Amino acid sequence: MFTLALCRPGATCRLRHSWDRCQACSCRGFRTTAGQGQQVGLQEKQVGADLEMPVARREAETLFQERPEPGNQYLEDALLRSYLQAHLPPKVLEEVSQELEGFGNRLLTKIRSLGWECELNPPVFRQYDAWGQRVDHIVTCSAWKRMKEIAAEEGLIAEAYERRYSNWSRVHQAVKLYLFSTASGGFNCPLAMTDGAAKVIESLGVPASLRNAFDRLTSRDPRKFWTSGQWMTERRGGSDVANGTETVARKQPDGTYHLYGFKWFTSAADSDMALTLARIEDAEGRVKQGSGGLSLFFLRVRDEEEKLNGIQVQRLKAKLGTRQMATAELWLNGAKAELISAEGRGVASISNMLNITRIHNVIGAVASMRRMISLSRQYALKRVAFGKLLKDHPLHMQTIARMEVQTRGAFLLLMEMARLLGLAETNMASEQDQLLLRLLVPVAKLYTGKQASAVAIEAMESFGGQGYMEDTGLPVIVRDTLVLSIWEGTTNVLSLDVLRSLTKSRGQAMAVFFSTVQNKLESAWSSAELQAAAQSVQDAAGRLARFCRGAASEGAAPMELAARDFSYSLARIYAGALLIEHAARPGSSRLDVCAAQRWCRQELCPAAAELRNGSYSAEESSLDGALVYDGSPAGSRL
Ligand code: UCC
Repeated sequence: MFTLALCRPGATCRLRHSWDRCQACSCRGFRTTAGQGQQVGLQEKQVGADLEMPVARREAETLFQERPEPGNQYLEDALLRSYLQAHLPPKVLEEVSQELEGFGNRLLTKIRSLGWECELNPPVFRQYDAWGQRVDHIVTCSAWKRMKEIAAEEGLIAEAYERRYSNWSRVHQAVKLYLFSTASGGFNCPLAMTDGAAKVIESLGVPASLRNAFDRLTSRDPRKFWTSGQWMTERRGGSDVANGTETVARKQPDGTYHLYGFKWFTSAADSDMALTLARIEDAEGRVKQGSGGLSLFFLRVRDEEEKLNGIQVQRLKAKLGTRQMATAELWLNGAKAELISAEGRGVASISNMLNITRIHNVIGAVASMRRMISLSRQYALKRVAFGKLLKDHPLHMQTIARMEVQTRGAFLLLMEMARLLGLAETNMASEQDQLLLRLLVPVAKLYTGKQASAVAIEAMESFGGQGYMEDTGLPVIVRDTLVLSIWEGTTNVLSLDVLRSLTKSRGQAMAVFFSTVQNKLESAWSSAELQAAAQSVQDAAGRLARFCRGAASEGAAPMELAARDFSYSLARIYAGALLIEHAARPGSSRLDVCAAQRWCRQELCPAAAELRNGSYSAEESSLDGALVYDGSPAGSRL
């Protein structure tokens, strides 16, 4: 690894960077690979030669673009700070703000460069040692290991389980993770699953056999801290877990189980432990198919001597993004495991994990959006085009402002879930709060996953060609963002989960949704500036209610067709209500009001609009297939 060093210590470079600044450049993006070493030598020679170059050429050098350099993420995030101010009790606010400011500095000065190192040094798989022994070693870089220590030191998981701020602990944790996310070099992924595993164990009442694991997952001591995997996906399918899981569990005389099967995607495969699903074999070696045949197991990945626990690593996955993190194919060949759910209740038990990792997915989505906008707005302060700074081009500002409005809605959805989760975990949640949380998790996950992809791509474009350059780091954020609509359930699978949660509550969740939206609009009716926005949300909620009544009489099929638009409607209406509530609070800013107004100008109930268009009719549905297969031999068979 070589670093392109343009300056000498104590000197000022030709580009008017101080030495320190160029150091920062090198760790953030201008490192080159060993193969480029020769080129670096040439570039260094070129720098010397450039000192002699003619004036015209030197003037052209000043066209070099300035890098965007956001500062302390916490201090620069107006919405985050105003949210905390509006909601946290004063004493909690004081302590949390101080901590977050310090964390913001640590991210800026130390952690972000480690994250970049993780990107430059992705994990590698070493299957054999020099002597031909099979070792199946996933080699991770020192920065990745340091991230694990930092996660423990900062209490990124511990915070949620210590509950030192009672029901506000989850909000505090979510904010820290949100700040950490894009600097974490992909370590946010194992943290999501670690949090999910801790949640499952806690919800089981922390049985004695899992006490050690729980203490480690929630430890602040880097020497003790464990991360967990969530091994759900098998070859036959990642979405349809109930039918796709082939792994079997054979009971051992000591009451433990040995697992046999193949896990097709296992994220952060270097984790210390995992939760996974398998079908328990009966005495005749038969297993029960479907969801009711699945049970949940805990296992250590390696034993005390660091030997793999009946596991073989087949290979690491070649992914579009999240390359800092090892995703592996694993053979379970007698992995020793402990049954931790009731037999046949595996899916219901692991859903505690899923709901937490889905919230982390939302954190990742909002963090990506916020990071891309921060970079984009900084760049607009420095980049001149057509004779003026980008920030002085109204069309450019309109584009970023639209992304900002989307990000604000998504951020408030995230905070709302963290708030409700905090209430649930401190026994302060009403039944209504719990129903709302169950509904909002898939809604927010699916909606923000899509928003984040759109915003990341739009923001990349705001840098012109620079946005497409690897060493700016921008493509990394884009690639890592694109997975967020896939991880933890795709948009359509989660839309169906939204329907599942409504059916299970027998309509109560919908009633709670509508009444909560009404309550949130309450303070806006007396505000001349917010009345119209509140009216838009109320009207959209009315259209959605009529849609639900209509759908109920149509049966399940049309509702399934409408599931995605329906979920988008829930997200837009609820986020609109949250933005209005935030803008209507005493001491709100003009920009809070503006964001709420703009959010509410979009179609808030696409489900009703599409119903009017006839999109969910049987005829339209059959045309969907015909359109897709037009020109293909399959088309004639439809
Ligand atoms: O992608 C993966 C790893 C990524 C790495 C992690 C990083 C994330 C963080 C990012 C940070 C930036 S792992 C694979 C992800 N796979 C999925 O997410 C699976 C997607 N599929 C589903 O979600 C499906 O809907 C299934 C698997 C849950 C459907 O299973 P079933 O068995 O067909 O569903 P059932 O029969 O409807 O549900 C069984 C029980 C029911 O409870 P009971 O029996 O009491 O009625 C359901 O109500 O489970 C309950 N249940 C839930 N409860 C199902 N889902 C939920 C839920 N979400 N919450 C509560």
